[in-house]
Amino acid sequence: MKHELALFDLDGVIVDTAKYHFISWRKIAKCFNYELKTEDNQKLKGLSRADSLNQILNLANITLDPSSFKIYLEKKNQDYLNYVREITVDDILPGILEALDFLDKRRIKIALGSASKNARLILDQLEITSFFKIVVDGNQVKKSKPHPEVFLKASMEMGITSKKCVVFEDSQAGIIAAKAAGMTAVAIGDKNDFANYDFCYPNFSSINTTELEMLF
Ligand code: B16
Ligand code: MG
Repeated sequence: MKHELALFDLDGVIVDTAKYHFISWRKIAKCFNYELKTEDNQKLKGLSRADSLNQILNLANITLDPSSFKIYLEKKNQDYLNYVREITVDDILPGILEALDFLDKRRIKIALGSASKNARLILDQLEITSFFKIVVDGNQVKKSKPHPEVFLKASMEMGITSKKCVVFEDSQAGIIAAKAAGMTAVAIGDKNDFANYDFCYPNFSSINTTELEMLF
């Protein structure tokens, strides 16, 4: 066996929360008279909440004092949570449950490596928390993707060396993080949106059991 740990990103790999992040960030950007575009949102993928707000402030050419910065972060999250609370098992992206089940049966360890501070809530809403041996999320890391901390922490906590980890990621920031951690990086999405990945699949429906066997 080549690999022992499957490290899943959450937003964009397991569930499409990007659309809700977009709605909520667009409302915040409007407060700065900036119309957030879909291309802008692409660049926010995988970034922490604070890094995302910084990007939007750059686009809007606005500077905020630290207390207003915190208020906007909270405002965005409260709005986002209204959508997240409506998420159910039906929102799990196609192919994910089958992959989790397959890996679990093969005794491949499964962990989460997400920038989101809402990761546990989302896993609970999706009713898949029990698949994950550990969850490393935005509450536990100091440096967010593209820094490798989130994935390194997961591999250290599991006691599995980086070389034996496979990361599934939908953001270029996450692919950079996975490679910087010395792990196998599987990009999920359009291959034109990524660089320096090891494998790329459009979605989990296109990763059948033969592909998973090959990866692990
Ligand atoms: P939150 P991932 C990331 O999750 C999202 O891709 C990114 O768009 C978001 O800003 C970040 O989580 C923080 O999320 O506001 O919920 O803490 O893709 O790393 O699972
Ligand atoms: Mg993601």
